[in-house]
Amino acid sequence: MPANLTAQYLKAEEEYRRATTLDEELKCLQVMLQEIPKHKGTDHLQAQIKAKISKAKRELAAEKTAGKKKTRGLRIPRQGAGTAILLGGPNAGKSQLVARLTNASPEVAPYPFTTTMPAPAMMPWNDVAVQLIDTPPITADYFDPLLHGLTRAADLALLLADLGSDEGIEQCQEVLDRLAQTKTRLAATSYLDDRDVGLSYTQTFLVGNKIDVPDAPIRLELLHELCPSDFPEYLVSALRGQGIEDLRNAVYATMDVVRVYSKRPTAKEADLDRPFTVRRGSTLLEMAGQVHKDYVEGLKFARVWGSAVHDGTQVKGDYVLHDQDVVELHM
Ligand SMILES: Nc1nc2c(ncn2[C@@H]2O[C@H](COP(=O)(O)OP(=O)(O)OP(=O)(O)O)[C@@H](O)[C@H]2O)c(=O)[nH]1
Ligand SMILES: [Mg+2]
Repeated sequence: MPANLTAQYLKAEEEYRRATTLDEELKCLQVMLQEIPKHKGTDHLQAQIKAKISKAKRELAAEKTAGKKKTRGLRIPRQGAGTAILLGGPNAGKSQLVARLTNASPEVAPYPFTTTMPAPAMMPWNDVAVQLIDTPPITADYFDPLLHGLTRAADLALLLADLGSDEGIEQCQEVLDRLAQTKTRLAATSYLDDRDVGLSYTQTFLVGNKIDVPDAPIRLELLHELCPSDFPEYLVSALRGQGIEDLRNAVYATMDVVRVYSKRPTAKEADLDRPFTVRRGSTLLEMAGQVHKDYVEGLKFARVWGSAVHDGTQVKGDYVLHDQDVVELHM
């Protein structure tokens, strides 16, 4: 990573990694180019960003002349506090885990390739929710190309290892090998490669599933030996529910958001049913834009009730939000 990248650069880079449309991609790249320190050490990176900008512009122009948006794989609209994608071999228990963590009821069955299409579902966490994406299995012979974009855009990947079967370890390794041949890979933290901005790493948890099966502890030892990784590890039984709440909390914590409740100036109470979630460190102005786009230009001040301020304190757009702040926006 070149030295002295500004906070704005890093933020744009993160948004670029998670961009789901060409427009978004282009905007992020333009910010990155503007913000990158211009010196010898960043020449290569600058050239790459410029090339990506030209490519995005060409593709956008092509979309315009064709009169329709090129389908860039399957776009699952982001919803909730963030997105975690489940990845794994056949029968690892991805759909069972989604069924356990959400109110959805995907098909679960003891034969491979039960899931044929990526499908979103919402995982509740207290009064908010995280989007989970169930997926078809990845094997040495089968990789649904839709999974690239979805994994790249996700905040977190849950790599499932099947501890209930002797094939589980090899199947887990096959998922990693398969992704290693692409430009979307798994790592302990999310980042873009600094020599190739097209090469993206998505933060990953290793989830050992089926710990209710008697041989699971032995298979787990083998997994550590044969398929070592530096991913944080969670052990669960999607079927019986062991370890599920720890995993739920860790997934939510990784989204690194704070909850903010909005209160109308005329209302006595805040709307406590539907908090907004914004990245930790976000300002009032960023949140106000989510409530309504008119606030971006028109926000005068807000009153805040929360842990960091006295009740009803008047703040400006640059106020950094805290978890469970109540804000009353004034135009
Ligand atoms: N014993 C045990 N069985 C489980 C557990 N989780 C899932 N299973 C079983 O494993 C089988 C496969 O589960 P699925 O959730 O369909 O697996 P999947 O990873 O979605 O499979 P594909 O959709 O084919 O990729 C089913 O028979 C489940 O009941 C678990 O924690 N313990
Ligand atoms: Mg499935």
